[in-house]
Amino acid sequence: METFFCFRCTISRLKLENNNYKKMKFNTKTIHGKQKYDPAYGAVMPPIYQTSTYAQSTPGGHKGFAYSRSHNPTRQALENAFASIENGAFGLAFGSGLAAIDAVMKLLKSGDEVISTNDLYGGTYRLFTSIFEGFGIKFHFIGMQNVANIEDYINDNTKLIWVETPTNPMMTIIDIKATAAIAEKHKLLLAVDNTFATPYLQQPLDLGADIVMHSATKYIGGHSDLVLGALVVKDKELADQLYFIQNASGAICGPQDAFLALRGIKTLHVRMQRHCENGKAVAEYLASHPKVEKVYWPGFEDHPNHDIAKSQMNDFGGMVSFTTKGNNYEEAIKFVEKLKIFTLAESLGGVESLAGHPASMTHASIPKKEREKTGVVDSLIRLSVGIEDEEDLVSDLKQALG
Ligand code: P1T
Repeated sequence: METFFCFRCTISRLKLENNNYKKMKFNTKTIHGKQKYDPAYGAVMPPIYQTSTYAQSTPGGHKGFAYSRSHNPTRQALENAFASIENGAFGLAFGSGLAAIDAVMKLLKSGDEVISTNDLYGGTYRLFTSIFEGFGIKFHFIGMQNVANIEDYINDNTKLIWVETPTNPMMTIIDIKATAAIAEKHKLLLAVDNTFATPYLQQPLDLGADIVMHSATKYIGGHSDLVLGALVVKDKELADQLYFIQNASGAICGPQDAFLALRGIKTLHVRMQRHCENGKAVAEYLASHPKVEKVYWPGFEDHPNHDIAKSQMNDFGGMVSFTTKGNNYEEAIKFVEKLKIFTLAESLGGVESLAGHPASMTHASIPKKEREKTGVVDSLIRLSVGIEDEEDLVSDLKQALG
């Protein structure tokens, strides 16, 4: 009894309220931002609340949790962490990145128009064109390297600007601040897919975006062991609308995946630092190789929007794309098959290095003519540079190119 009493005293002295300390630096926020010890036993990591429902003493008499589609303590801890690391006020976690994008699109109605980057993840393009176009939403896929292009497509029906930066797979950089100014002028929502950069490198809400979206399957999770998506916003009304959609449509993530994503967030900063270092080494090696035609990496001074990348990102990330001379499809396939440390696989952002061939894999759902317009040609290879030893990664590329 006494032990129990002392235990409770100790816990009561610990911080059980959301840790919302505004001045926390990013590396501290990844671990503590908006987190609290579990109120039941003081568990430092929130338990995996593997339950669909919660006991009520009388109808509506519960502790804030009635049904796990609506609320779950493990998911809530993750949603708070998302809000903290993106400098937002509200986070929402979904069953996948595409489920999160789907929720944003459900803010719209038939007749509304969206202006989107023309180079973007193939699955996002498929969701827009194969699902939401069928519901009467019109999409304009445009080059946004020069943001002035955006205004040419704005009319009374325009409601949303969808930006991916850096883009997947061409590593194009879009000026978020300038795009946000256009969105504000025309009273449009601006959503930014921050999957490639993560909040370690770029914080779109601080640059004026209304919604930040993540495929947390990637760098946030960081270990290629979960599929999860997220949205973060600052505005309460927008958060309420998105929460309504999340609950009404039901595309939530389960508590196990929420736990893993939260664990991933706690090491995001250390992993990202190494991803950036290795990404630079790989990009520089490829740029020096006689068989390589072009390397797409925003850290190069001759990258078209290098100055914008420098101003809105803290570093240049671990994603590198490149083409080989001759633009030969078969040679590209041979190259990815020869890799030994880089694994040929879809996805990105895990601790292990991955290689992909966008034309036949992640971007196969985009018609050849459309994808080639943005540079997704037959010889394009996309690398997600992991956190292994830099020398091993370079040697692997050398033997596969040889
Ligand atoms: O796979 P999912 O968690 O649903 O996330 C979709 C998504 C959204 N946005 C970007 C920028 C993405 O890269 C992805 C998923 N991308 C891959 C699977 C890939 O290999 O590029």
